[in-house]
Amino acid sequence: PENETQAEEASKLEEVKAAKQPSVIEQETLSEKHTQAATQLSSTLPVSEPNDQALVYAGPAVRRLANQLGVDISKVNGTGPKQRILKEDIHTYVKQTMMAAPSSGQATMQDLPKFDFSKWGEIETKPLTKIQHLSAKNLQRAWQMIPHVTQFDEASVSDLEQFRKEENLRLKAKGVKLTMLAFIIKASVKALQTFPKFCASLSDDGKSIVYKHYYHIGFAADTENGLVVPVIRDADQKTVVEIANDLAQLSDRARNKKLKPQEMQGGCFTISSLGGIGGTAFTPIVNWPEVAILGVSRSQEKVVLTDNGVKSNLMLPLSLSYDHRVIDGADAARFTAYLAYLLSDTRRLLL
Ligand code: CAO
Repeated sequence: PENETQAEEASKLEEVKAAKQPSVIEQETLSEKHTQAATQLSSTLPVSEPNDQALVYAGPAVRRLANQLGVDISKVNGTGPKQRILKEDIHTYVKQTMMAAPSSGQATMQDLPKFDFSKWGEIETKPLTKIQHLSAKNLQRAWQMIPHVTQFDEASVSDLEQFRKEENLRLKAKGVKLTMLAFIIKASVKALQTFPKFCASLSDDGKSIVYKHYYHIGFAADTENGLVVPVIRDADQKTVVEIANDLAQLSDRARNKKLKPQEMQGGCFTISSLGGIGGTAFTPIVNWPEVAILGVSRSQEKVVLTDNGVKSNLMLPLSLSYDHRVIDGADAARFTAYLAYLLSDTRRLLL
């Protein structure tokens, strides 16, 4: 978004510049003094080195296009008169850069062989929904950019499940349903407070860690249009009942396409719960710019050996994926162990 803002600002600057200044053709015939002045103005553009910009001949529309596409105009070969850069030159540059991408190790869709599936049977093609298209882009970017590792653990939640069921009987009359996810969010906030690196982002230059002193927790919600991640604000200041109410309202709004963009922004940590559906573990993709995501699978009764003999426990599988540039494996193991510790005794959530 910051790049977009920069590009917008740059294009506004160009518009102002174009309105205040003589046309490009006139500019080319200006005295050296005037050209220097024009150069100073164009050097305020955030696209490239001022000195390179000074040597570039291009009209405002072409510069605007370059800004929009994030192209460093000083690297483009101009094919117009006096080597002036034309719009076609920008497009050619973008095409060439994309085609050169495989040599840098990054495969693009263009490199893949094409298939005509109808050769083998009947097919139907449906366009992705807007949400699916957007999440595909975000997931691909996060998958390629972040060195992911997933830490697996289990929490013994027999006590918690019993407490949840009892409380739900009491709260039913008030229209409240305490879900397992609400308790997991509460426990996650405590774990984030104890391990602040998990509530952080890597700075733009990759040289520092930005710690967030707020606890907005996103949760993946499956809707017929695709996956969305509504965010529960200030979960640290809410009770489990309040979190459960937020969960119910936000999931409902998500399924009815009523979520506002700001209700899906500003999250510090995401939880993806597939517990209501099934599975034993999975490897969720970090929701960049966050640095960790907790996957929750279906809890199962498991027999465990204790000092007093054999016991059956309800075990909740946890899968924590994290950005290894920010978080070490030992931190991740401590984080999931602490989560399991909190979830194994409801009283610990009160502390
Ligand atoms: N283990 C066992 N059972 C579980 C469970 C768990 N971890 N979590 C939930 N359940 C059970 C609940 O007990 C409930 O059963 P009852 O109605 O009998 O009580 C049922 O599953 C439904 O659960 P719920 O009402 O508590 O809903 P939820 O909190 O599981 O889910 C939501 C809410 C929004 C997270 C869910 O609807 C959803 O969209 N999940 C999919 C998320 C997703 O797609 N993640 C993948 C993202 S990456 O591609």
